[in-house]
Amino acid sequence: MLTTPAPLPSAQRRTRVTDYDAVIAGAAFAGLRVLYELRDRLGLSVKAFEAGSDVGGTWYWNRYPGARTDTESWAYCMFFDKEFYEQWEWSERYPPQPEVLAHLKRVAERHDLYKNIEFNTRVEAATWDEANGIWTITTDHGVEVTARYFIAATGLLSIPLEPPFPGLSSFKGECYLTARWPHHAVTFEGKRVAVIGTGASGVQIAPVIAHTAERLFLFQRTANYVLPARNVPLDEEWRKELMHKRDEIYAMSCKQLWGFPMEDSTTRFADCETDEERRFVLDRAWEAGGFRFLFQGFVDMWVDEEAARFTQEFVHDKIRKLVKDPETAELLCPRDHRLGAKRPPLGHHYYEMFNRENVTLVDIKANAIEAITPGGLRLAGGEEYELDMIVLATGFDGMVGPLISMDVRGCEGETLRDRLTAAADTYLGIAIDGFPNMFTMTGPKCPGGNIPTTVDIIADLVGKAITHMSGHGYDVIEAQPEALQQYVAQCRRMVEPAVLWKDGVNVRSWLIGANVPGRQPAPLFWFGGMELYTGLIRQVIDHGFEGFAFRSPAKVYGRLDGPPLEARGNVVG
Ligand code: N01
Repeated sequence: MLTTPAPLPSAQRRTRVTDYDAVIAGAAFAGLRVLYELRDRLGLSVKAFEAGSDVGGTWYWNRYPGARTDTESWAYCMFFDKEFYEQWEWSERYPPQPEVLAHLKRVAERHDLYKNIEFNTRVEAATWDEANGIWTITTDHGVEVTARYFIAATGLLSIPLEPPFPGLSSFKGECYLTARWPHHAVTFEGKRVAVIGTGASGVQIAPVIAHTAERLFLFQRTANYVLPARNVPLDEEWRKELMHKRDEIYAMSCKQLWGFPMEDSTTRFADCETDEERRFVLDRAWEAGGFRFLFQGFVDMWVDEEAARFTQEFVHDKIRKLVKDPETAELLCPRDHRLGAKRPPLGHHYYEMFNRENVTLVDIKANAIEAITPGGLRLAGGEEYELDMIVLATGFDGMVGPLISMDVRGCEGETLRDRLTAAADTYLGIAIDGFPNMFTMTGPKCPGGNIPTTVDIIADLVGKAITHMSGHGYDVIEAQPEALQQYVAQCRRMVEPAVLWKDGVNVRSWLIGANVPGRQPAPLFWFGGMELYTGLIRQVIDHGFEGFAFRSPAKVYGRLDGPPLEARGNVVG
């Protein structure tokens, strides 16, 4: 097959090299899954570009100690390959980062996907040519390729926010971003380490650092609801049982609110007559571990004020029992938002960590970090912390960031950057009017929760849409603006009564983009649950891809019914 040559000197850049039916940006869960769909199921010629030196995306970049899934292993996987599902042996309930990475690599090897992926190459731009019905994709090596379809599989959380602390570059010690953790070993032994951020990343890395660091200072602006993960190794019997339940697990995931294979509670807060009964319901869910606390407690916890308050108090009580120092315990109790306003992290002995003598929680809610200094860090109140290492776990420009990091230009030169920063809207999470033949694998307003389930459903839909086009002789597919607006309105209606919207803006919840300075908060996910979403998708397909318009441009470059472009050896330009 044709491969892209080494980068050219800048004077000779912008060389058009080859064409494909589809170009994919990104080679993690979404990129690999859609590459398989298009190449192996549809027989298209496909090229994927990946910024990392291997597959994995999030699991490639976020290789910080303690990184592991918050989804149970049996659902955090490539569902599409049943045989592989039945062979792969997960070691724990929540597998560590190297294991997830190994899983993805193995999938790529099994299906020979590597040969279609160019690594260390970032898609910089994509420009739609309406007259010819093609996308021109430009990489950071200055190479241009053309394709009929452009698929953004760039992930949800691949663009970390710029740490906003003045003086960061003056720091003389070691400084790491969890989202760009180095490949070399990092030791904390005997060091004074600061962790800034108490989202899922900070909550995972802090207890690992605490084990060996001389001192750990955890800088907390907003206390989070950290749910006990209750991780355990999977024994032989459990593993074997799970391996043969792929269909059942997948079917459950496609029904559950966030795409997890678990039964949602049907107990409403009002169903319980006494506080004792209420605590019993919550205790059971707390002991079950992980996100089960969200879904197996009160079904109306997200919208019922009383249920949310009771749940908040319940968690406060748990924190007070777990953390010995009463002052620290009170600081850890979230008071400015109810559970569900932010994405709760899962803790692996997180609260217990504060009972160690070498760990200090630093409250920076009213006393912000003023500056990073050469020797450490200074708060607005003048307190100085001497440090050997700073770990930044300060979050991402979720959903929107990965898409606007590329210069994508659609019809009449409209930029995706302008479009999405004005409104983080898509149709079904996968398409945007004005950007024909472009699919987003995890675009804003795709279903949240367990992303492997989401991308499996979306890859299947993309495959079916392209097959539909080929069967009808269409060349161009585009979301209809009215359909997009209706879908967006539905997403808003579902979120507005919820705690996520009511409290989430104030506590900068990334689930609604409220953590990005200058960005108007908006729901970044479909929160209607998987069952409703898959029903919607079925309806879209059954009604001939309702909400999409199809057309043929004046001239079309490379038709699907001809031989694959690569077979024609069509090097253009
Ligand atoms: O980021 P976050 P994350 N001064 O945005 C703080 C996924 N994930 O990387 O809350 C001081 O949640 C900020 O404070 P505040 C998962 O979906 C998954 O931890 O804004 N603090 C907050 O505490 C997750 O939800 C997994 O007051 C500042 C933290 O930084 C998502 O990634 C593992 C600050 C950012 O928390 C994001 O998690 C890890 C400032 N100027 C991540 N700016 C697994 O599945 C920011 N903060 C295992």
